[in-house]
Amino acid sequence: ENLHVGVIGATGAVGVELINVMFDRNFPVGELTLFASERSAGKTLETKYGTKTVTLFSVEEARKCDIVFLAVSGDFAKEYAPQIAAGDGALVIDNSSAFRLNDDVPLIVPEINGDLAKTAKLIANPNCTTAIAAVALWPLHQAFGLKKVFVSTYQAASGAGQPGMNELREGLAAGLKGEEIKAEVFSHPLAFNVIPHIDTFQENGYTREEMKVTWETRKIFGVPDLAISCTAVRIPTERTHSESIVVETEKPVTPQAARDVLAKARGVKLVDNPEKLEYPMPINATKQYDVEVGRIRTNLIFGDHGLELFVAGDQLLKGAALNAVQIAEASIA
Ligand code: 11C
Repeated sequence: ENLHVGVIGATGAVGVELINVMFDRNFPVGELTLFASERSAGKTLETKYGTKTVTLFSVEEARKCDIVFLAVSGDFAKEYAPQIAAGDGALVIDNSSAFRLNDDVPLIVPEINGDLAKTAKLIANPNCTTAIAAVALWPLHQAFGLKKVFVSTYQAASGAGQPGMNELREGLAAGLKGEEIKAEVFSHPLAFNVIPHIDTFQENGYTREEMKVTWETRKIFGVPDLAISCTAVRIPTERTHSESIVVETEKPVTPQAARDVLAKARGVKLVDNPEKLEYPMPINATKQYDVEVGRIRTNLIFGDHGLELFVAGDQLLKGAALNAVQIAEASIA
């Protein structure tokens, strides 16, 4: 099957990876159309599929595709995704948060609920932090039942796209020279700092990024009252989000039982040999499809009903582009 695939936002950090991942996974692309606004239309882009000329976006042209990936803002998605998908339009896989909590739009992590991709016309791709945690938590939930989950994140600059990565690099260079570190993308200088603030503050004191982990994990797992909370922190790494996770389980669990489950889980790479200094780290998980999971130990507070673990997953891959392409694969499987 040779599909006509459209990518909207092809020059962004996620868009670039989407094209790479499709190529690397041999997704059946017959024709690839890269859409952009007037500002970029007509420009050429070097891709693994060769040099491509960017097409001016229109709903009419996008509807001619079989599958359209949206890697742009939620506002754009809100306006155009339904129009592109309507009737006999394209299957739309949206990377933004615009539709994630809509009851009639599936929110998919293929390792968990990929079957939902077979019938939908508009599918939401989760927040990166959510997707990375979900891949590690789902097999534990199935085996031991999750009673409570506490997540603390260590999120890379890549979560804010290429501009975020640029600001970190420029900030590091400025800091080393003793110059002022600028903060335009982030709310404070990120270089030589950590910032416990991602996205906007909510009335309950949590940020939207933190609440996304709660709202989205509940929906993906199909457990509307799952007890899960998060503290989301931006750290000065370039790419790949890490998360420290504490769980209380319904059934008794040992670290070895958890390792056995995770070793067999799809999308997970068990990296848990502290004696050899092997544990999940962004430097190793970057550009890898699998989410690294390790530092598995019995939690001191919950005892034989609790675990601590550490995960690292490439925010641009499992957290975005890879998950989106896996959704497309599940839709045609
Ligand atoms: C970050 N997780 O690291 C965010 C970026 O809901 O798609 C992705 C925001 C989203 O800044």
